[in-house]
Amino acid sequence: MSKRKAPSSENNPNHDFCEFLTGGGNTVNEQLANYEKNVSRNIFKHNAYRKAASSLASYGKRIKSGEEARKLDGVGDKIAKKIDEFLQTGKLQKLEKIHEDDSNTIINLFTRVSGIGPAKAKELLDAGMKTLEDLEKNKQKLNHHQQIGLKYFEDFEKKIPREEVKEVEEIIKEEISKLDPEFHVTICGSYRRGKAESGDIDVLLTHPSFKSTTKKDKAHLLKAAVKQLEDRKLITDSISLGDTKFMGVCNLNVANGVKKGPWRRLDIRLTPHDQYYCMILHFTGSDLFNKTMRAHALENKFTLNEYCLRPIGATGIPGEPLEVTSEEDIFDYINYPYKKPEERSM
Ligand code: 8GT
Ligand code: MN
Ligand code: MN
Repeated sequence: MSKRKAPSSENNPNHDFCEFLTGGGNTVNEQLANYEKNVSRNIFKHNAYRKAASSLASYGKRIKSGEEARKLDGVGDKIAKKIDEFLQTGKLQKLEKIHEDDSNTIINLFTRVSGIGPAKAKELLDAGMKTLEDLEKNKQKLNHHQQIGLKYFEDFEKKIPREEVKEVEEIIKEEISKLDPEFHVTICGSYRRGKAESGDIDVLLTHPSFKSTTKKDKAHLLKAAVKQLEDRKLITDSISLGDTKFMGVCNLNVANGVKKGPWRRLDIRLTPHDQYYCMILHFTGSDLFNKTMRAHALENKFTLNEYCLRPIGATGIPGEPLEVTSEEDIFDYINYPYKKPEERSM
């Protein structure tokens, strides 16, 4: 998975507000959401800024005052005030202060390395490191994931054109079906939502012989799939490999016999066949969409996760998983209007 992104600037008349809230699609920018996640470590506020930016981005009209913004979902008094301040002065005092303190900038920089979270970033800062070169010189302080993140720092921040994801998809489908034609492969994440560019490639695998009731020992399925793609020279590095989850790196050029960049983050999830629809829903995202849908499920007395959908009984205890035979089923059960993958990018 890639570092979280904000709504993009295309066709967004409120782009400048989204810019100070979430960076407006550009993770490099200093902005309030990042500050809350990485420095204050207040995920609640982080998500509140993201939600507000998402509402502003999809509003379709230029917001002319905080009062007008206040009417949108996820925009409260505090964010409305910031919009007024920005409209009146062209800047935000809170953001100016954040900029003045170098340690904020350094923490933000370090968290852009895949695998480095806010706590690790602070630890590295406290150990006297200020630049990526400092990290390079102190590699022994980084774990395997973080070292890979540093090695491919620039490539991992580049967006992947849809066409390239499609080519990777074709190779993966071809190789995996050679391995076992019963495997089913779906590229999820932003690609399935129809985005023109993705931050990484999210691959969902399922196999009819692997069910949630299957006793352990199904680890070989994912391991074999990863090995097949390594032998094909598509996967170049492994970050982590478990029974159902692989994180790693792939390179289409290397697969095509040209040893050059860009290197891309690749996530693979193997899901039990009977949990396929809850997993594809989860893995398609966006993560804000998932959060909203799960909250709606709870309001309707259901609990939803990547494995199953369960009704919550009068005692507050979730019952047995409901039978789900499509993504639509999940929306139906919780009485939530169906959204096609292309409509889930919030
Ligand atoms: P992208 O183009 O930036 O990659 O956008 P994306 O494809 O929407 O984001 P992603 O980070 O690749 O996540 C894709 C889906 O994976 C999300 O819907 C999210 O719910 C799910 N997901 C995981 N693992 C994790 C995790 O550890 N953290 C988060 N935030 N999401 C995860 O499968
Ligand atoms: Mn991902
Ligand atoms: Mn993704």
